[in-house]
Amino acid sequence: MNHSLSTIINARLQGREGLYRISIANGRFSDISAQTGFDKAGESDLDAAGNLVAPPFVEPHIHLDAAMTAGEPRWNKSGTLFEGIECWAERKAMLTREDVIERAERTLKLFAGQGIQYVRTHVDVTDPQLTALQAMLEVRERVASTIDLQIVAFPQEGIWSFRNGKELMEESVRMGADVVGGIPHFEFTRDYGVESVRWLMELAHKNDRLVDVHCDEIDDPESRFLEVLAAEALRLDYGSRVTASHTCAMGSYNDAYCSRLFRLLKKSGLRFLSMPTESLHLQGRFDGYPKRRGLTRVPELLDAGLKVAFGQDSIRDPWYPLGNGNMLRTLDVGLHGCHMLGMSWIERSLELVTDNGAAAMDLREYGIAEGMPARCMVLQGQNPYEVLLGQQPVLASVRDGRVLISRQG
Ligand code: 17E
Ligand code: FE2
Repeated sequence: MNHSLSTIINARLQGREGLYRISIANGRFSDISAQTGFDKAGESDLDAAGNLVAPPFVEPHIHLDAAMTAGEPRWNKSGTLFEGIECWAERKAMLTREDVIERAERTLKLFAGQGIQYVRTHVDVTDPQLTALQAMLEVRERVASTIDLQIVAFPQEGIWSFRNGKELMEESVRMGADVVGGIPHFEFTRDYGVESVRWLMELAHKNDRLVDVHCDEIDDPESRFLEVLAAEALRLDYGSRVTASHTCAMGSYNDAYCSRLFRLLKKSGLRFLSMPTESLHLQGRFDGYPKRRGLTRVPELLDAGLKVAFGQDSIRDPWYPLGNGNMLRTLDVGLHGCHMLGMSWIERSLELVTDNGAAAMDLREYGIAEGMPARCMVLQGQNPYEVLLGQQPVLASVRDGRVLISRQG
């Protein structure tokens, strides 16, 4: 299916009562009007049949270069982040352009079938050949008609701790990476970590790039690189363009420190990404019982007015053997892991896989409103509660007025 629409009828919209008719002209939403009852669909209409119509799912944090490599050349037996990095280093040595393109496109196809239209992928640039980055820059163009892909130059083995780490990061930005990454908790020393964060923020600022740092992805309560990232974002007035991914250590910080930290976080306006399935699997691995969840303080950050979104992080890779592209599965696990099954959280939960992900990706044109690109999905359910109960695949995905996919409910 790939035809152009003029109208979506019988649509429910979040936070509004009743049914709506959404008109489309030149690939953009041109009008949104209330209906008095159910209407009959015409030739070039999409009938939402009373289901919720929402902006497309956003996958703000995935590693496409490693997707679909679980078990190659060996399985991660301990289930730790660190053994995952070792397995990946072995697989990385075997990468070819064709291999990366094939797995990335296969994964993005899975995502598109689940209503995802925006993806931010980390790509490991601690590789003297930059094989994965070159391939992913091609993929970004090849998929542009169905998915907006942002590429993060991600130094998996460190900037300070890997030979020519800085040069590889600079070269990646020159080649066209959209976002500058980092991994301070994996650098050899605390000082290296701090210096790497200051340096990468300058690199991004100088080159007008976004920032997304793997930050404190560890249960160590003394891993405090988030405060460095937030202070730099504040100093450069760059908060809305900077994302802190994971921040697992915040789940282990004491409350007194957090109270001080949150003052800075609110001032800086940083974005946050939590990867609940991944962190529940990888964290807590050095605990006996009681065993930590390893998740950041999601409801507390939201209560502080900060933007937090969920991402999948992995699809069948050295860190995580599962994953199917369904953001409702990620949302379900995240709401459980973060004690967010209260009805007021459930009612606003879709923002964690839509609007807040869009904020983290710094998307300028996103949402269902007149004048915006006509991009949306039809979910199965009349409201977020029903959608979450069923966790069914999307009924339709529409991009610039074209129907990318549609299936029967
Ligand atoms: N690399 C990393 O440092 N952390 C992760 N969660 C993944 C890759 C998936
Ligand atoms: Fe990650």
